[in-house]
Formats: sequence, structure tokens, C-alpha cells
Amino acid sequence: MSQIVLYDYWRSSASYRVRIALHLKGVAFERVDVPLLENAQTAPAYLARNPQGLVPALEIDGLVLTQSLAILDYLDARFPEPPLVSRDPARRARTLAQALAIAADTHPLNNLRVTRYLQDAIGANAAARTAWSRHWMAQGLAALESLAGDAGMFLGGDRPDMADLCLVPQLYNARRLELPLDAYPILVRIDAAARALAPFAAAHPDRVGPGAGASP
Ligand SMILES: N[C@@H](CCC(=O)N[C@@H](CS)C(=O)NCC(=O)O)C(=O)O
Repeated sequence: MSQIVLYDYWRSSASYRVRIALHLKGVAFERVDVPLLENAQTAPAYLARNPQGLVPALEIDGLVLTQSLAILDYLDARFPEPPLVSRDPARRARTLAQALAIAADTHPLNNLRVTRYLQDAIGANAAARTAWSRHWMAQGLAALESLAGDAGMFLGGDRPDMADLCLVPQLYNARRLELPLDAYPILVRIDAAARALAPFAAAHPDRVGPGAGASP
């Protein structure tokens, strides 16, 4: 049995994608918290695992994997059920395009290091930083809403795929930013259906963050 360690931060949406995948595939794992607000991601010990200074990183069988989509691809190859990407070439390309619309073109613009740079080097105040984040997030979600026109219950059809694993954390971020979601009815519907599934619920930030396990 492989020992799997996820270097994680509860509010990291890239890490949230990997937590969902591990739960979906029923793979046991240990979490190590990397507190981003305390800059633990740039400590030498962590940079030795991920020179990019970003979470997640996944240790498995002596390997250290980085980049959430590469980790999802690895997990899909190692633990094929349920699949995260179709084997059909056209469906596969569509799923990757949807996942990358979030992971490559939306999420990175709103990352902590980007908003810190806006604050420290550009002098953007809190309102300007929020406007920046909402702008790029709205643009990315609008594109994904168009790409999702033929979606079934999930972006992946009748079961969630890699694109759904990117969507749910991104909408978590959007709600944190109080971005109105009325313009994305398909995405909101799919997000609700996905979050109703136990593996998605188990991966939610509230289940792993500082308040996890606290009495209501
Ligand atoms: N493309 C990377 C992005 C990883 C990433 O941006 N992680 C964020 C948290 S969601 C992070 O570690 N941020 C730390 C920082 O910006 O300093 C992936 O998908 O793994």
C-alpha cells in the first residue's frame, strides 16, 4: 500500500482539486498543512519539495509530484476508477480545455503571490485588488459557462471529471470574493450537484481548515 502525503492548505483551490480526487478514488492520505499566510511555502524545506513555492505537492512512493493537474493525471493513471478524463479523444480534449480554462487562465491571476505583488509593488489598495480578482474570475467563469453548454449533470456528463474538480474550488473562491454568480446558471447547478457528493463534501475547506471538527 502506498503512503501518500498531501502538502496542503485548507483554502488553496489547487489543493482542494487534489483532495477531491483522492476522496473520489477512495485513496487514503495524510495531510501536512502548509500555512500560506505565514509564508511556509517559501521555507527552504518546502522549496526542496516544490521549487515553485506553491501548494499542493504530493508525496507518493518516494516521488514528489507538483502541479495539481499533473497530480490528478498521475492519480488517474495509478488509480483508474472512477476516471477523471475520458479515453475518447474528443471528450478528453474538451475536459482538458475546461479544466485549463480555470487552472491555467483564471486561478493564477488571483493567486496570493499575485495579489501580494499588486499590493506591495504596484500599490493597489484592497478595493483595487478585489476588483482585479473579480474581473478575472468573472471573465474565466463566463468562458467556462459557454464551454459548458452541452453539460449533463456535471461538466463530465453523468459523473464528475477533471473539469468539475477545478470548477468547485473556483466557485468556492468566487463566493469568498462575493462575486455575483447569476450569470453562470449552468456552473452553479453543476457545483451544487457535485458538492452534494460525499467525496466533494469531504474535501471542502471547512472540513480540513482550522475550524474543522469544532462544535457548531
Ligand atoms: N498551477 C498550480 C498552482 C498552484 C497554486 O497557485 N497554489 C497556490 C494556492 S491555490 C499557492 O500555493 N499560493 C502561494 C502563493 O501565492 O504564495 C497548480 O495547479 O498546482
